[in-house]
Amino acid sequence: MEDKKWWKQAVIYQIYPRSFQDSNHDGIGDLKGIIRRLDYLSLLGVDAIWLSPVYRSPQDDNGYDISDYRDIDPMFGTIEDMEALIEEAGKRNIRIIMDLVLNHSSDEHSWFQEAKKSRENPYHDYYVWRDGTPQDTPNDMQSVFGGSAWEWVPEVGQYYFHQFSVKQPDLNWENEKVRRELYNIILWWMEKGLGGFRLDTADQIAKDPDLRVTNNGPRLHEFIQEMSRETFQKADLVTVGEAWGADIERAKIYSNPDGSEFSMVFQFEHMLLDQQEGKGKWDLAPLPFLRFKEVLNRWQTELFECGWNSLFWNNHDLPRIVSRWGDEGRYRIESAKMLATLLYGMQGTPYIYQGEELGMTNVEYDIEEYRDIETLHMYRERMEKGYTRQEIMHSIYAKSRDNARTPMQWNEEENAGFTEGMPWMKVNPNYTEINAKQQIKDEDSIYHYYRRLMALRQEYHVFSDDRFQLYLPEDENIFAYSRKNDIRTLLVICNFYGG
Ligand code: TEU
Ligand code: CA
Repeated sequence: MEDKKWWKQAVIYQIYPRSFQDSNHDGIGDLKGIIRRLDYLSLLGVDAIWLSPVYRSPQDDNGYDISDYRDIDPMFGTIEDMEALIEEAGKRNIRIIMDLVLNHSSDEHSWFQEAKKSRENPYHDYYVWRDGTPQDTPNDMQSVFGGSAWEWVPEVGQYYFHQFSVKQPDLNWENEKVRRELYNIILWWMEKGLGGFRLDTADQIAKDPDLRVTNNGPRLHEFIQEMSRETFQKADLVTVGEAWGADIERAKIYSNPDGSEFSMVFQFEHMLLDQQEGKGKWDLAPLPFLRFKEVLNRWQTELFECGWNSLFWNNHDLPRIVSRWGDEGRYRIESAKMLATLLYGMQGTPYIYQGEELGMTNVEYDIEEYRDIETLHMYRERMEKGYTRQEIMHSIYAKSRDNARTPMQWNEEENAGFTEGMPWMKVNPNYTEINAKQQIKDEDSIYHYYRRLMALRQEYHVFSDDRFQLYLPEDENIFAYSRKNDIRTLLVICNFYGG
């Protein structure tokens, strides 16, 4: 008898709390706002909600910089609001998945405040320090958001290592005490009755800056197995690790059906195809369609029965799929439905990112309207390097993380019904045409298409269980495949002509 994990049949909806629904008119989404919208999610048919971080945080990276892992940021509400959300969602059979940011903390976390006081401080070794001189960094490693990955602290006469912003010092996983602290935090949250966790930058925790290693460090799987054993495995949870550096062989280890690590990972091979070879996300290239098919085919085929895929086009870091690989103009509705069909016909656990079910699109704002730390860093860096403003804005329109972070479009009222205050980020002006209220009324809308597709997935096991087969691998326009068992065949044919 094949093991039947609940999350193999489940649909997971990602909420970016600051952009979902404001309840107290401060222009920022919050937990009470989410509670207000649970019926909307229940009608869509989701089984779980993954919340981007709502812990206490200085918000340097919108909550991915945590200063207290056991508290909710006042901007989002209180611990009681969080408990109310878990309970209210539970009444609708929706589980709550929290985001665990364990690669780094905020520099305002009390551990770091202590750590930087002296080398003898008991918390010093919670972070990754190296010797150097104020002029001479330990090496020339760069942070993901630009600039050196090393920051000098005069009090201790050392540099600390940060893979992300300077306000996100890397935690030292080599230190057993750190691992123990983190596991206790996970256990503390598990007691609140969560449905699972999404592990931020899961493949970067076992870094070794001396070897210039960030992803896939030598002790990575040892740490993840220990964490899983000490925490997740004590309950029936779904766990998904974010792993930009995962190839198929690693994904099999991460999502081993024996449950020794995670339920699944987010891998990004298909998401990295529309950029220039050997360069980064901002250096745009058209989507190479045949490779795109080859990549998705390979993941579907090779994880079959020995691992598990996550199915996603979008998250809070990625541009809107209908703008990216669909047609956000004339065929917006058709292409949004097609992209949904292509993805959710495959094997794996489907994820929907807020607004994806409405076919929300990318934005083109003036640079002053952008809020994302990564976008703003890149803008400054490339201006200094002499790129033209036009070139830079072209990349931002296509790839900025803020494309995903504009407020949710609920209705045609002011600020799209997101807030009655001043929204923290400008609402996409197309909210008068693209909004939830109007789509709920229209049986032919993208929203109802998602709803029906999710219902189909839950009804027919061929979606979760059966083998994937690609057809016409060399066709430049058609993406076709089947899923098949003894009783039925599911045939998916998508026409990308003109895309
Ligand atoms: O993302 C990890 C990560 O590597 C991203 O910075 C990614 O390279 C970038 O978003 C691509 O545009 C996670 C979170 O999802 C992201 O929001 C955080 O900023 C980051 O970790 C740091 O916590
Ligand atoms: Ca608010």
